[in-house]
Amino acid sequence: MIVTSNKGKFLEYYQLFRENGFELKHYNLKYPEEQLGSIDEVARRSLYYLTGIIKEEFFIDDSGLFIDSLNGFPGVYSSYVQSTIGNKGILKLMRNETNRNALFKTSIAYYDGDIHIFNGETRGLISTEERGKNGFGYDPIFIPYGEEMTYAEMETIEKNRISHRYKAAMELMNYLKKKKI
Ligand code: ITT
Repeated sequence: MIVTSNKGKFLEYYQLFRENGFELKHYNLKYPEEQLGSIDEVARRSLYYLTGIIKEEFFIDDSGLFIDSLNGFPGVYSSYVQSTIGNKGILKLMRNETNRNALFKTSIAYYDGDIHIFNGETRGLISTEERGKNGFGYDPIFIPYGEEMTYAEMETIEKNRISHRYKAAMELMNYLKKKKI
């Protein structure tokens, strides 16, 4: 089961899990997130908090966009920044910036009696304007290296071939497959 208030996230995981022969349930819950030093720490702390409430195996995903020329901002503040200045605000901050390199990171925290952390990262560029209608959050301004399209111009199935979330999900599913044997 995944615990998230973000429907886009759930849909990406649902598809990835189905492709790998797993069924995934969704628990739509907004849990408190402490702003700690790294997304791993944020995910670990949130998971620990939820183990007091949820009594079955579950995982959460904490993700963030780290922009090189902004020294890693918004990083662990990605959620707050998205809901305040949004993509337009980020593009404004970077208006005259030629270094547009950025990193998208996902940290999955999974609980099965113990806490396990799985990571995924995808590097890319921040576009100069918003493009595309698919996905959510920063998708319209993130172009993965080697691609022309932003995440938001891709279908979920395409984003799921290259994304930070896909890489972390594969780590988790490899762990689950090994556990089954
Ligand atoms: P939950 O914590 O309930 O899962 P959330 O949307 O708050 O949902 P995060 O804290 O992980 O999730 O996300 C931080 C921000 O980054 C938030 O604004 C997301 O919309 C955005 N984000 C996360 N993953 C993304 C992705 O794959 N593409 C674009 N934006 C993403």
